Amino acid sequence: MTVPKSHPRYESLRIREMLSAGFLSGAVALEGVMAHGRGEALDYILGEETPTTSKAAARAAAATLLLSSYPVISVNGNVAALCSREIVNLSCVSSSKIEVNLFYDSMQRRRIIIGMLRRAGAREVLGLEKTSVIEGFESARRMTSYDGIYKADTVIVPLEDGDRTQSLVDMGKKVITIDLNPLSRTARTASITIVDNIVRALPLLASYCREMKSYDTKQLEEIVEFDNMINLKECVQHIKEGLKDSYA
Ligand code: PTJ
Repeated sequence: MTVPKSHPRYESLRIREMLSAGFLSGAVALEGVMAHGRGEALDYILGEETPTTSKAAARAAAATLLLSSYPVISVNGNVAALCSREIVNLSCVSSSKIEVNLFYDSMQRRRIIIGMLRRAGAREVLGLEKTSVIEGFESARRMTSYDGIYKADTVIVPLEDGDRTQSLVDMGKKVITIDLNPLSRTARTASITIVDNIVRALPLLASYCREMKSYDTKQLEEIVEFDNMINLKECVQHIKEGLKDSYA
């Protein structure tokens, strides 16, 4: 790490270095580096903290995971570079499977990312073998593991590029996304969108899962009652108010 801790943008630059290290190790696609830049800009506008409405979204997501019978977390290069440990942690507390599923797919990247997740403590990572097809779109992400995303009743798709969420919803799955862009297609199509930086959202989601583990079904069902469109409107409102206050 070449950035001094005293730098006013230390945290953001530290995260950026994780992404570049992920790129140099072959886990992150070059396009993923650009995607991160877009995320950084949106996080800046969001005030680099979790909006209240996103906390409610994370609670609804945690309750959804705990009510699911076969939840699966989909991991791409950016997610692995930033949050491998947090993915493993969430998979443990929510009893979710982990599948590597890539947009810029190659067997080599799958192997590298699976290795990262294993080193972070994952016992099982699906996605090396892809046997089942999600219909309705054409990118490489349509190829999934039968025992992973294909069979899941709930899928977490963080940092998504927008072409498969509708197809997953059409299959009757609940889709939870983490996306700093409340306007993205994925954000608008998912069942629950946590508008937040993944580095903050995953630990929060895991902590809610831990807290709610003792809740009964009725309590969880009440928390799951959640309107994603209202959530997204509130996020946009939060951004508008933050911008208005900046030069008030
Ligand atoms: O590893 P691969 O091959 O599967 O490719 C992954 C990328 C991210 C390159 C691919 O899915 C892609 O091109 O994604 P997009 O279309 O750039 O969408 C990613 C979304 O995630 C955008 O809405 C970004 O604003 C958002 N985003 C970027 N960084 C973060 C983020 N959201 C939350 N936390 C972040 N750190």
